[in-house]
Amino acid sequence: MPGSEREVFIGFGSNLGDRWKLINQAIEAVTGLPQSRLVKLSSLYETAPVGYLDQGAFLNGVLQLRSLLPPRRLLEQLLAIESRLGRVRVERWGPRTIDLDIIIIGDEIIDREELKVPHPEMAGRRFVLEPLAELAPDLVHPVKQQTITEILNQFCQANPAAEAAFVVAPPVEAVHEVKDGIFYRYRQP
Ligand code: A4P
Ligand code: MG
Repeated sequence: MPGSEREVFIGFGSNLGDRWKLINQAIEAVTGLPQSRLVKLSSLYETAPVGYLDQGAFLNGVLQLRSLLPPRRLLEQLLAIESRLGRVRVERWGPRTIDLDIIIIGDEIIDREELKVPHPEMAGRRFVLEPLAELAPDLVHPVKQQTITEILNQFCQANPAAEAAFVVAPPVEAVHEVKDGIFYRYRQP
């Protein structure tokens, strides 16, 4: 559907370097994407690493955009932001300065090597589901046909141990400052 505005959810995470600064820079960069505007930011969650465990805690969150960018252009733009912010791909699931993942684009289903939407791992990642549920609890996953709240509840029931390990520190609420156009910043601890 070229030319139509889509509701996009982007997950972001950082566990290397000045995480707060990197997340702020990533949010500003994503907010400034062409043909796109920020709708909402989730709180920021400090989370225990999933997958490869011997690495530092992540800061994770999700942002919601309305965008006219076609999915592949959106992905290109996000990869460009990642490299500008110093992302070097070393090991899968390893530490990263900034990771920007497309979680959901409206009700689109894309299954290509370079872009899979909805993000195939989202249902198994509380660090995505929790901030996403904050923004869009009733959003229906286009493949599973369940709401984000239902998927999150299922995940928590199936993984009671992940419950305790999930949040390292209380989530930090997003503070939006808007001045002369747009500027968004998280409160730092
Ligand atoms: N790609 C395909 N689909 C997408 C999509 N929906 N969004 C392709 C973004 N990219 C997508 O990504 C490799 C390629 O995937 C991209 O070039 C794109 O064409 P990558 O980010 O370089 O790969 P990666 O991040 O090393 O691997 P992967 O599988 O994406 O790792 P994840 O899934 O990003 O997981 N624990 C906590 N607590 N918090 C985290 O944020 N993150 C990871 C990394 C592990 N553990 C974590 C966290
Ligand atoms: Mg990624």
